[in-house]
Order: sequence, then structure tokens, then C-alpha cells
Amino acid sequence: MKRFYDEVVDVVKAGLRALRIETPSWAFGNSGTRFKVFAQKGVPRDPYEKIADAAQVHRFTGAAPTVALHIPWDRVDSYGDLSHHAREHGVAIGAINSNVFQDDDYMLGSVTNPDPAVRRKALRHLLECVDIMDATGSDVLKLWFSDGTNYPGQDDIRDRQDRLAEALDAVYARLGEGQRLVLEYKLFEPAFYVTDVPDWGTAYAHCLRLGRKAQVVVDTGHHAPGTNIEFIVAFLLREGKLGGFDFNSRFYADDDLMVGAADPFQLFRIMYEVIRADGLDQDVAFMLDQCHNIEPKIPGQIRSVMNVQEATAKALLVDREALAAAQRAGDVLGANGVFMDAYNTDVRPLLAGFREESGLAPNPMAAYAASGYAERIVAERVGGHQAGWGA
Ligand code: RM4
Ligand code: MN
Repeated sequence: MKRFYDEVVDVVKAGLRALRIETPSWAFGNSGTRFKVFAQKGVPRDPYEKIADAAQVHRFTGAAPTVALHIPWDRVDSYGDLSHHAREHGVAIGAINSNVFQDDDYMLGSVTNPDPAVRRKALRHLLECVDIMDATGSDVLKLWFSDGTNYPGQDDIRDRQDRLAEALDAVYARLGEGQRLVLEYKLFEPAFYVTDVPDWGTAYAHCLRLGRKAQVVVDTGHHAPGTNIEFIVAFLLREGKLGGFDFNSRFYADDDLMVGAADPFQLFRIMYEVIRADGLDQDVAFMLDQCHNIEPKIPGQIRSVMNVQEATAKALLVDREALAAAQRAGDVLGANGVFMDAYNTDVRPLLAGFREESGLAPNPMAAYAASGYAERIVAERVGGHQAGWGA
């Protein structure tokens, strides 16, 4: 193991250099559960301040150069100006997330609503998101539909699929060259009986029909307990249909906790399938989709980026030749041993060295804490309305 480790350090570092993790603007705003949103001091009051905070994550990790927007939460007068602001802070605007789940009209669904007028309204919003992509230079449109029903018989399951397909067709037709849509699935919530895009199979089928500019996005918190997510990842990558990830972790449902917090081994297994498919060099968007309800938000994002880096470094450490040999020989325990050796390697010193070589502090958490930024935003961001869900 020792010799192998020394030999692959360069490969690991090259992989880490290729790994780009996108932060979500909404992670910097206040969030909570349906029971309580706890306001934190210094939280951004507008998209400009969210981007400034996202830039701190990149400043200390060097691995988070883009930030995703959520519309209408991040609506501004000029998206060109917002992009310029991002560039001035050393980052760029990434995926545009649509939001067709927070308007009274959407009680019975958005693009699948039985009322054609509501469907048209939802579609207008999705098309507006593509306009915003044109203005920001974003190449990814992320679609998540909360659509579904709560009671058997409430609406026609098949008709709702037809309505969904019709909306997706219209959005797909509007995409420019170099733009793509990624379709997200979620098992349940807010709908409790039928969800119109509940699983990767449904998302995959719609994307397959749409064409090459449509891919599936895997939100790691959106599965039934016990689902083998790395299988889904391996399959979608093999088909060229993995558009990206919404990383987070969960213990029970869609908890949106920090990625790698609940199950770092699962994150390692997922990243191994990415490495196995050379996914770091493909157009896979590695996005965080998290809420920091009780922990400070910027360090929560920094820790999350570090967790993804650690899982990736371990996945890159898997001795793939030895693994393949053991697999060919039917050496069950040997193969598993190769896998576990990589997972059980402490990659933190390697990452610290990697950061120093890149001109960064070896410990991003400590460097951020020492920077005084947290104290500065608490002092400066007085008055106004803090951003949060719905703002
Ligand atoms: C949803 C879904 C979307 C995210 C929103 C905030 O559960 O995961 O990706 O935009 O939450
Ligand atoms: Mn998500």
C-alpha cells in the first residue's frame, strides 16, 4: 500500500485539480424546517451578498469557482451586472435553478397542473430561466418539480406525465447550443402520494426522449433509505446521462445536511464510480444543495467542499489495477480489501500539501476563521431583510 500510495499522489493531485464544486446561493441565506427558521447574524440580504459569501468558500478552498442561482430568490434587475459582480469576486455564476413550487397557483402542481393557465405560467418561468442563462452565460438549467398528488384518484397519473413531457419539450427546444437541462427527481415531499418525477428511471426516460442536452441530476438526499446511489451513478454515467449532483447528506428524509456528514463511505463509493467513468473530465456538475440551519453557513460550505475533496482523493487512491486483477480472479475478499484500503487511508495530509502547493492555507476552516470575514459581515450587514427561503 505504501509504495502504491507514493506513486499515485500525483494522479490524485491532478484529479483534485480537475474537481470543481459549485455552491448554492441559498445555502448562505437563512433556512430551517417547517417548525422554525433560526436567523443568523451577518446573513446576506441580497444575491450580491450571497455571491460575496460564496466567493469566500472559493478563496479558502480554491475548488468552488461557481455559484448556482435560484430564481426567483435571486432575482435582480441586471443579471449581466450580477455576473460582473461575481467575476470581481473571483467566481462565476453557475447553474440556474428554477422554482415552480412556491406560488399559490402551484398547489395542485406546476407543469402538471390540471389547469392549462397554471401550466402556461410555470412554463413561462422555466423559459425565463433560460433567458437568465443567456444573460449570465450559465450552461446548466436545473429543473426540480415538486409536482404530485396527495390522494389516490386526485388526478390522472398518465395525463400528468403527458403534461410534464409537453413542458419539457418546450424548454428543451428553447435551449441554446452549449446549454443543457438537468432534471432532478425526488421520492416524495411535498407530494405524499404520487410524485411526478419520483426516481431516476422517470427522469432518465424523459431525458432520453428529449435528447443529448437533457440529463439526470442526482440529489443524494432524494432516495428511499437504503437505495444504492452509486449504482444509479454508474448506470447514468455509462449512458452519458449523468448531468450532475446535488450533494448533501441525509439520515432520514431530505435532510439537506452537509455532504459526507452522514455517510462518508457512501460519498466515497459514489466518487469511485465517477472516477471509474473518468467523470471528472466529463461535463458532470458537482453541486452542493444544502441548508445550514444551525451551523454557520460559510464554514458549513467550506467543510462540505473539503468532504467532497476527501472522498474524491480516496476514490482516486483505489488501486484500480489490483482491483481489476482481484475481480478477474474472483477474489472477493482481495477486491474488497483493495477498495477498503483506499477508503481507510487518511488523505488529510495529502490535501493539506495539495492546498499549500496551490498557494492556499492547509486548513481552510482555520484560515477562514482567522480571516475576520465572519465578524465583518456581522458588523456590516445591519438593517435590511436577510435572505432566506422565499426571498
Ligand atoms: C429541492 C430540490 C432543489 C432545490 C430546492 C431548494 O428539494 O432539491 O434542487 O433547488 O430543494
Ligand atoms: Mn436538489
